[in-house]
Formats: sequence, structure tokens, C-alpha cells
Amino acid sequence: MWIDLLTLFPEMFSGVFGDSILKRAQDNGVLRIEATNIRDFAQDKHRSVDDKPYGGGVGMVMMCQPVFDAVESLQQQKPQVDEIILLTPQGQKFDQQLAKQLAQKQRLILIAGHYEGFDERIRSNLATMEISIGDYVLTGGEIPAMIVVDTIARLVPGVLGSAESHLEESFSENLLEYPQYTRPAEFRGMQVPEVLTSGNHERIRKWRLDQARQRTRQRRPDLLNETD
Ligand code: 4FV
Repeated sequence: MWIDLLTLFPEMFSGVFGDSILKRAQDNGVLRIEATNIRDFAQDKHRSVDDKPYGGGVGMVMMCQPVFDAVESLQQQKPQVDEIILLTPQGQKFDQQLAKQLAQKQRLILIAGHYEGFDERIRSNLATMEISIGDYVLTGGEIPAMIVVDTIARLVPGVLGSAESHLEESFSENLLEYPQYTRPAEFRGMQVPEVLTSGNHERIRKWRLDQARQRTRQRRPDLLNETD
């Protein structure tokens, strides 16, 4: 999968995508993540990318021309871009389901905004999707872009090794994770549940499913269907 990030601060991404699992996936050619500076497409000598809002009001608005030209420049390269995604509080709420849908795509462009947001013509005539990571307002779209990329990337085949598998145990995916333990079996008098050291895989599977259902019922009843 190839993800282009259009941003005013490309250097913000080097730490997050330049290390660990995502770096390994890029080195292995499974993933391609590239940040491009929108300001490189500004046409005036001040390299302007924002301007005052028509009709007055506070703050500045991301201008059309640099963003349109940046997207069209990226679109010159194959493969074809499947989605052009604005990160904005007005967008579709991002969740695991949407991440799974996007993980099926071949190439995405994510556009991280700043200031008061985007000129409406970017939204209506260029973007194909808008995504929000939550009902709050950040200073920029870079952190939302990192969240979206990280969540999608781990679902792309070959990104996670077997040790980091995202594949759920054999029960429905709309449950919270069951409790996890590792060595030692006793820590400061706190024991690991006996079932987990029993070696009885069927008992363990049932215990985990029951724990996941209990935890989901207690913490996130909204995730449960009637059948769970
Ligand atoms: C945001 C969100 C978000 C709004 C003004 C960037 C900021 C600035 N993006 N989910 N919540 N964006 O707050 O995606 O343009």
C-alpha cells in the first residue's frame, strides 16, 4: 500500500513512520509512506498557503491552489489514487471498520490541514472522503493522519509479523480484548489466572471469550449485538 501525506510539516512524520514496525514494512516494500510539503506548491514569493476568510471572521483558511496542485502532482504517478482524504472534525468518524475498508485500497492521499481548515472547494471538488478521529479540535491534521495511517498500516498483509498479529482469536470482532498476562506467574502476590497455565486450550479459549464478553458488557455495551 502507498500512502501520501500532504502537510505543512512533513518533518512531524519522520519519527512516527521512521521507526519500528512501520519502518520495517517500508524497508520490506510492503508499505510506502511519503510526506509532501504543501508549501512547495505555493506560487507567490511568500509561499502563501493560507489567507483570510471571505466574509470576515477569525483565523486563516487553507487556500485551494497549493492543495489542488499538490494533489494533481501526486496523481501523475501510478498507481491511481483510490481516495483523497481530508482530516477534519466534520468527517466520518474513524473506527476499525473504516480502517479495514481503507486497508483494502492500493493508494491513498491524506491531507492534513491547519488554521481554521480548508477552503470549501477543496472539500467539494477535490477530496473523495473526510475523516475525523474524534469530536475535538486539534491545531493540525498531522496527528489525525498518524492515527489513520498507523491503524490502516497494521492491517496491510505483511506489515505485522506473527509476533504482532492483529488476527483476533476465533470470536466475534466487536468485543474488547480479554485480559492478557505474561511471566512471572506470580508478581508481588498477584497470580496469573490458573486456566492460562493449564495447557487446556479449549478451557483457555472459553475463558477468554467469556472475559471479553464480560469486559465489553461492563465497559462498552454499545458494541454488543443481542446475540453476544
Ligand atoms: C481533526 C479531527 C482536527 C481542525 C483545525 C486541524 C484540526 C485544523 N482532524 N479529526 N478532530 N483538525 O481537529 O481530524 O485545521
